[in-house]
Amino acid sequence: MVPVTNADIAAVFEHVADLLEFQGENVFRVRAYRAAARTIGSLVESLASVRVDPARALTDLEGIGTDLAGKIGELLDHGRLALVDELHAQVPAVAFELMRVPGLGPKKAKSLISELSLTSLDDLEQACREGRVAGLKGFGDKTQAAILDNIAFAKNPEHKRLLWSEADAIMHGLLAWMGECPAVRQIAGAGSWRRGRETIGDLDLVVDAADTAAVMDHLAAWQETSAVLLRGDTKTSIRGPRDVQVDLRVVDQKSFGAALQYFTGSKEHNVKLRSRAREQGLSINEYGVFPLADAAATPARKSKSRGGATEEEVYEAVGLPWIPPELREGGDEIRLAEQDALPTLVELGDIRGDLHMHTTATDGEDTLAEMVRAAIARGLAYIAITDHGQRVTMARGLDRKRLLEQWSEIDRLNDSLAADGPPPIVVLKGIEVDMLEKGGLDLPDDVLARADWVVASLHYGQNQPRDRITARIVEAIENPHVTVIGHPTGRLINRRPAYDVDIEAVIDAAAKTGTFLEINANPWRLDLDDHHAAAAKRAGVKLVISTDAHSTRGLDVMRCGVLQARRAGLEAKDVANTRTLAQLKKLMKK
Ligand code: DGT
Ligand code: CA
Ligand code: CA
Ligand code: ZN
Repeated sequence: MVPVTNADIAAVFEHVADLLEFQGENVFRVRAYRAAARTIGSLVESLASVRVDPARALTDLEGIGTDLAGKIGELLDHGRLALVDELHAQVPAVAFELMRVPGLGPKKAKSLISELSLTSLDDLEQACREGRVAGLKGFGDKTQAAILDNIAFAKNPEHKRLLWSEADAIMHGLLAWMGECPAVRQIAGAGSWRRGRETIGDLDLVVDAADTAAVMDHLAAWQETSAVLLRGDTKTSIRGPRDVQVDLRVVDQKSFGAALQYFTGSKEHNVKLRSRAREQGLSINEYGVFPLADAAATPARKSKSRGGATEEEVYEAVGLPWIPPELREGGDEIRLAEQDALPTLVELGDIRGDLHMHTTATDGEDTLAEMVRAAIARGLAYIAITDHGQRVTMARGLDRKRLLEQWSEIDRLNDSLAADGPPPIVVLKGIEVDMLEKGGLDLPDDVLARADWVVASLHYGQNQPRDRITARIVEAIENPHVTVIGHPTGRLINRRPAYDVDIEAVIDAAAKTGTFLEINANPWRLDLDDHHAAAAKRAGVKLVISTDAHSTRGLDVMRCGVLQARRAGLEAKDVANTRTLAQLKKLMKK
């Protein structure tokens, strides 16, 4: 079982509060869960460590009584809460659909369902269209219009898919389990997981084995398998954790590469590849590459394949070098491959520094010293500490005084790291300033002038019109002290669309001023996305891949950011934090 973090527990408690509130439970009980979620969210040490500390008790924590302490224990031990299952059984399915609409909390969802006898999101949409929502108590024309807008977002099936990082955790367990099956000779994950998409619909596996039945039995016996959905001669599908479907194909060794290529996709890439093959009198399928004349022949009468044991053979058969899966989206990758002009994609090992992270000074879970130790352990040569500026009051954002104190602490830390020869890491004095709603930043230029690294982000006033948002960001870009724009579009995958921003204007301004743009590696953000990052690269803007870690564990999401950068076709030279610190300083705007 994956360790249960404070953030996980806080999220479960928030969810319980939503469910209780939906049921019309006693407001105090609802509030108790919300308060506990907040306490846990701002806790410095992990709940697991508090629980095992003989000198302490969970009930010492503000707002945690014996009942909630018991729930925390249940979550730490089992990763889930029986109460959640009970509540899920009692709350109608439509409530969950409605609560996925951004801005619709449990209270509004409940009154909509009961007032309008809704049974689906479609019902709600229709009610909005017919103007029946605006008349309800607590609603109105503006709310009705906002709901209609947000329904479109919530209804999009794209927004129900797993995050790549969630799918990846499942895939790892799955590969480990299947690797124990003696019949398996080779195994590989395919599909959108292998291409590193932001979100994943289902998991695809390709196996090389002679004993197909043994492989399928082994998958069915996985402890996470809740149902076998289909079982054929070469293909089986099961339902796994979080209801995700797993599709497994078993092929022979001589077809393993062809099957892996086929099931890695994308569909668009495969269509282009097959049409290229046809022009050369060849046919590609999941068994190999064959002369076109044979395509309709029965397997027994087919001539020998021109390749299929490895993916390289498949691409080589149509005169192409192997194409990295992250590029296989049916864009210009086949043309680039043909011209031998594929980018040498950036790799995790190229990353030398992490330039966006938080500590307990604001909303991080771990101290400055702990973050630095964790960064050294991960082999980073430099990091920037970028706690929030004072506008982010919810996170106790830093004012001038506290920021300067933190920077003195960083000076002392760097000195002690360098005391016995070359330091293992250099810590940059940074800040994540906020772009204020009315324009400008939340810390004055004379403070920013003393920073080594300034991230500017937009957290407030995200609903402003396009020209306002764009002007705020361009103004920050033009500030000579701002090094990089943090999560430039503000989107949260599956949760919140990007704010309305003219991204081309942002990229133009960044190119003109030498300001970097961030690829925020947090799996919910991945912001800039692949298309925007590719556009930034074309404009000559350097990207910075940053974790925005709020804990030491948060440093591990760097690989998600690198994957996004690879999907954008970025090379190491396009990414500023692949540089040595000396090179990075030269690259920064003056
Ligand atoms: P997902 O699961 O929605 O995140 O996306 P994929 O790309 O993993 O799609 P999936 O699982 O339906 O299929 C995996 C790959 O198998 C897909 O990328 C290409 C290949 N494939 C599946 N069905 C077809 C098909 O009908 N035609 C073609 N050309 N390829 C297919
Ligand atoms: Ca898939
Ligand atoms: Ca599939
Ligand atoms: Zn941040």
